Amino acid sequence: MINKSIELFAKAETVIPGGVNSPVRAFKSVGGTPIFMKKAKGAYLFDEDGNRYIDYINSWGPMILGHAYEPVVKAIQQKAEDSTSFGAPTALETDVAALIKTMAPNIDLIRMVNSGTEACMSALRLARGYTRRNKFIKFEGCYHGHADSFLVKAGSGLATFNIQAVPGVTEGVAQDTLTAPYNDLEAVKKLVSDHPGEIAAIIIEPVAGNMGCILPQPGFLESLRNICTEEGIVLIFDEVMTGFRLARGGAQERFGIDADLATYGKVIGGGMPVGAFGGKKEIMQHIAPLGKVYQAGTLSGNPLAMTAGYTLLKTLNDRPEIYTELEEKTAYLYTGLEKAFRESGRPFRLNRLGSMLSVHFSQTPVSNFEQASKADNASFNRFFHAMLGKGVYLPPSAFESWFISNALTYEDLDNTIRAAAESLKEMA
Ligand code: HOZ
Repeated sequence: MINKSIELFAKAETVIPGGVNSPVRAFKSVGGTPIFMKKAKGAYLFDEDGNRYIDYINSWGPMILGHAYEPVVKAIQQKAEDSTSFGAPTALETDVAALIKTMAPNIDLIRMVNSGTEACMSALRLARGYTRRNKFIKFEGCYHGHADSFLVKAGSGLATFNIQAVPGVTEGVAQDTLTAPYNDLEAVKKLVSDHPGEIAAIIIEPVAGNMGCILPQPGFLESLRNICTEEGIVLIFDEVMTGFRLARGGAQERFGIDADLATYGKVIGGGMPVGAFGGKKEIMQHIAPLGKVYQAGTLSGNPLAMTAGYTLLKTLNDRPEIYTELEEKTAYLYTGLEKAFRESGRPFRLNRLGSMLSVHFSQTPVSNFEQASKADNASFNRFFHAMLGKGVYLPPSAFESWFISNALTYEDLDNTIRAAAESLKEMA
């Protein structure tokens, strides 16, 4: 029964475009009514009708230790007593920056912003200002937030709703966005040789999470690093999803590859609206007020957001066993799901790295956006609803990654695997 959600959605549609504040939440591609949540604790979401769900979205990544993680909640409550915003520097911002510097490689300087979108658009502006070049390369199906330059062949909601060109993004802006298929090194080399001295940056999700979860093929990221070094191009790792999730130092640590700039969001804010971009001093020193590349924000470094982020990051930093536990739990889930899908006789591809995972209903491996688009997404939609009916909350799109939280117990994982096996049977 989701009567209250149905009622609340109808009401929301009268005052909010599509009834939601971020498009994928609308369930438009999977169909049905979005579930309105009331509260969450640990691995579980509770909706307005009182139903409980095992959560595999985890606020699209931030809740790596589960919802309402007590130390974070307490820290926010305490901090709020001292005012919710100053618009002036605080000691806490330095503590957060210093902590990140010890956790993530190649972060000499870091600037806090309010979202992953802001982080990526600022990093791109910085790369352009630093190199004095205009064009950049992104990969089809990667999503770097909704700044104009990135809304070209993008993943996430644009893939979900099949939006090829976004009205409002001018041709002038879009012409500086060059795209290549994910994992296609030859396409990157061709773009670089077709535009000598014109490319400011290559930006990539080192593990893509906005076309389902898609892994870089061995050597791909290394080759991008080499091309960037040879051509004076800034390599930007968009670590909004992977940062502090794939490892303490994110994808840079996990793959042992140095980015020039990295962007962060999600986990970095402990569930509060936070993003950040940082990297090598030589580049970062061009940001105002040190340099002329302008970037600013009234709520940047907000005390509540900083205290939430600091508390969560400090836990991750001090307890490295969390990453082992996450790895083991996700591997356990993967193995169970793999068996359930195999026994169902349906074509499938499960992609996983660390605590990111997704399923594509596909005969062939899925290592780029074209392959993800060719998967049987109608089957994904049926699977999604069957799982939802059994109390398992998956991303409402095949073009999103699942995020595993360490609050999940092995009993939750077993229940999820059982729900998947039953859902696949029902679909037969
Ligand atoms: N763009 C987010 C996932 N890749 C969705 C955010 C949301 O709807 O909350």
